[in-house]
Amino acid sequence: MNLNKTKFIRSAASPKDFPTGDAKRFVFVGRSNVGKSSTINCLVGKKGFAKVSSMPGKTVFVNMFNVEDKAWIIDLPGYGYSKTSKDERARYSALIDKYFECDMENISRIYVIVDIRHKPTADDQTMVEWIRAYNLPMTIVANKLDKLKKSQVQPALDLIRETLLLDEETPLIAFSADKGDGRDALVADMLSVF
Ligand SMILES: Nc1nc2c(ncn2[C@@H]2O[C@H](COP(=O)(O)OP(=O)(O)OP(=O)(O)O)[C@@H](O)[C@H]2O)c(=O)[nH]1
Ligand SMILES: [Mg+2]
Repeated sequence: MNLNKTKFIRSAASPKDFPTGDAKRFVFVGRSNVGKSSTINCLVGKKGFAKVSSMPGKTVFVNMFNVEDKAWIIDLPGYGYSKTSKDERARYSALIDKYFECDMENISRIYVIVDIRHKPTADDQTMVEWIRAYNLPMTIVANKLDKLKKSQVQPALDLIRETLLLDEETPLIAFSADKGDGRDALVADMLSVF
């Protein structure tokens, strides 16, 4: 699987547009503005591929990318952005639920992106508990590593592991979508499902 050959396929707003076929599914979830789209851009090696914005709530569809017919990369709308209207939030969360309902059995791995600078939020905890309840394989990506000093990194990772009640087997990758730190580890994690 050559990530440089990733193509944007479409933005889905309803189940009829969700992925089909048996290519692996890699799903990216996380709080709004945490850097899901930036992480995908870093993986693919192209800026501006998945839309990034300083305005949270940019990804309002299920954005679907395909890698050489071998894998789907799924960029879900961000959760937990308080300034989005209640109706909009309900719509996104219904869309996220629908995606999981329709495609769950095909998911190879869920990447939960969190902000390495902060204790995971209640929404992050809910998401991780939900993934665990369904026994889906997950990896936590602690993004925005470039914002921390070296000495702050290990305590931050410990806090994330503790708060999300991660077992030893759940990978936790310190990552910077901006600088590319952790990219090799993330790619290796994705390739390990083949
Ligand atoms: N310093 C730094 N900034 C980052 C990093 N990753 C993302 N950002 C910034 O964080 C903001 C949000 O990034 P996005 O990739 O749009 O976040 P998202 O999770 O896709 O957001 P939604 O689509 O709204 O859910 C942008 O201003 C990015 O430039 C990182 O590793 N380091
Ligand atoms: Mg996004």
